[in-house]
Amino acid sequence: MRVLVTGAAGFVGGHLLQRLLAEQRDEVFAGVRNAAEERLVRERNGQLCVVPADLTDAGQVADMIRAVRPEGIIHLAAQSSVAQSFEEPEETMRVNVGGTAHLLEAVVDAGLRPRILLIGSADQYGNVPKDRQPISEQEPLVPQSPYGESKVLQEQLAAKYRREYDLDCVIVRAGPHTGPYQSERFVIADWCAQMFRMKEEYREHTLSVGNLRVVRDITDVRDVVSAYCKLLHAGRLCDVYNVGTGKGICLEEVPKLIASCAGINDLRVVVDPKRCRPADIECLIVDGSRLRRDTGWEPKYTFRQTVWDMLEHLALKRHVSYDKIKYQCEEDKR
Ligand code: A2R
Repeated sequence: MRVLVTGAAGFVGGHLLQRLLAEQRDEVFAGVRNAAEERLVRERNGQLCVVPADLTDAGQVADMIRAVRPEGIIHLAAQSSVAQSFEEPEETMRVNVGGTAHLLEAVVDAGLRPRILLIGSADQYGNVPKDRQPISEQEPLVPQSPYGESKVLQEQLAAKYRREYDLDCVIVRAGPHTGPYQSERFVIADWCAQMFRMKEEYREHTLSVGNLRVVRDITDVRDVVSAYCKLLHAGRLCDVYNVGTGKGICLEEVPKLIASCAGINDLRVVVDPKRCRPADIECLIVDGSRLRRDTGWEPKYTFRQTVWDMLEHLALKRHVSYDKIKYQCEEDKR
């Protein structure tokens, strides 16, 4: 299958390209925003076909679709941060809604009918009462952020194109995910990086955090991209799929867990109001049973393993020895 991945230079995009290339099943095309990202993706992946297009430019998107003529699209490109969406609501809509509209329109104009995975988010559900968690796909969508709203609008576009042009759009609502290479704008990556620096630079063991009183279903990004690959290739599908483990962890428990992996036993946790969001979803546990049933997907990584791999990645990135931390991890495992 000729597969186009938009947002290929991003966090999930990097993992997804790696997986698609390793599977050697598809001809992979990496959609990136500009020439700088094109260089980055080429450096990481060798002789991959990379196509630059800014999603907010309809002409560039049409050129990309005409050049690639994809049979499958995994549409990741987005303004992906909830926090940033409060600061830049218009830009979030321009990219996440306008960009998706340009993509779907370009597919129709080119006379194509690829399987299109439109990647949305469990943030679209908003604050769901605890007795209706894990959240199923039938739950009404009541987003609490401009980011969540933009992803709801993306779905409405998909419904229109399915209805009017019979496009094979599959909506994905992914729960929170993390893993190596994630930007420190996101909470688990931020905490891992803070703790890594405490160890590396012999700093005071004080972790600065936002709201800890929230529960999240956190999936490893490598399990998430495995779900996307399965959804891309599965036969006939429903129109919406959650991706999540079905298990929640309270963020209050996470600093201790990361500290134990990093070999820190006297961690002090300090809440910084600047790190708290204007509106936070209390509990987000995602029911992924439809995905399991239709594709056989199973998550493979435990949260502890994910954290270990994130710390290891930070060490590799900074070219320092990971032995000290690793030793502590081994001790911890025993
Ligand atoms: O903002 P940049 O330069 O890092 O590029 C991001 C790209 N992107 C765009 N590409 C083309 N035209 C645009 N106007 C445009 N705006 C943003 O999308 C970046 O390379 C990619 C998104 O990657 P991340 O921010 O790392 O997000 P992540 O975690 O990979 O999320 C993938 C998808 C998104 O749809 C999220 O909303 C969803 O999964 O959770």
